[in-house]
Amino acid sequence: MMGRRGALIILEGVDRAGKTTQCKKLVQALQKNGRPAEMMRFPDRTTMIGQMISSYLEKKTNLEDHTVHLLFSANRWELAPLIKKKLQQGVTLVVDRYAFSGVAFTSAKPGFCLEWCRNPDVGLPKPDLVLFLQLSPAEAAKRGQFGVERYETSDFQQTVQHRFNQLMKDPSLNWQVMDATKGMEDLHQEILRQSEAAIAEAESQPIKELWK
Ligand code: NYM
Repeated sequence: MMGRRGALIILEGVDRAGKTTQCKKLVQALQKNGRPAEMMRFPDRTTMIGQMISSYLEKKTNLEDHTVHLLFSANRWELAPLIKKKLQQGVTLVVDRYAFSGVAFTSAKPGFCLEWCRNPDVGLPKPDLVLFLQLSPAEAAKRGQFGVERYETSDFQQTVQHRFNQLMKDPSLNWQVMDATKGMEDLHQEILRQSEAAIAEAESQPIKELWK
């Protein structure tokens, strides 16, 4: 008989919502509870495609908008076999951004609709839980200056937030909105609680396909 599979847990949110910190804390807490868990992040800048994306984000190179969107998606597809393998081995994956950032960021650019942006990611491993770390633009501003990478301006981030709001209306996904203004520890406990529930639910289910 097949063993129990791991869960695919995604953390999403606008920049500076605390996703990376929370991903790390979640992996540590799950491991402490005796659950095999690993962290991944997108873009994964270590692959050849990831290096092209990284250079674009650092403004060292320019890429046409559709092209870079497809590269972000290709970066997920190149890791999809590994994601499936890990889940089947019983490892829970905690992922810092996924296709939702892909859609929210590109569709915040002029001339892009959600549907076009979603298409390249249709069929990727479907997350069992998408935690959205909610932070108002005013709260985000209190956390200091934006960085120097592409997209790191408050106007653009506000449009990205609107796109995320549209994506969260999709009832085919298990979206959970978390208040990221809470203290780091309280937020962590809430994220851990949601994750444990999703892991228990996913155990007996096959891995499904995103947006299919
Ligand atoms: N980003 C991230 C996209 O535009 N499309 C995507 O598919 C993904 C996964 O890259 N501003 C954007 C969001 C971020 C930037 O993310 C890099 P990070 O987490 O700062 O490395």
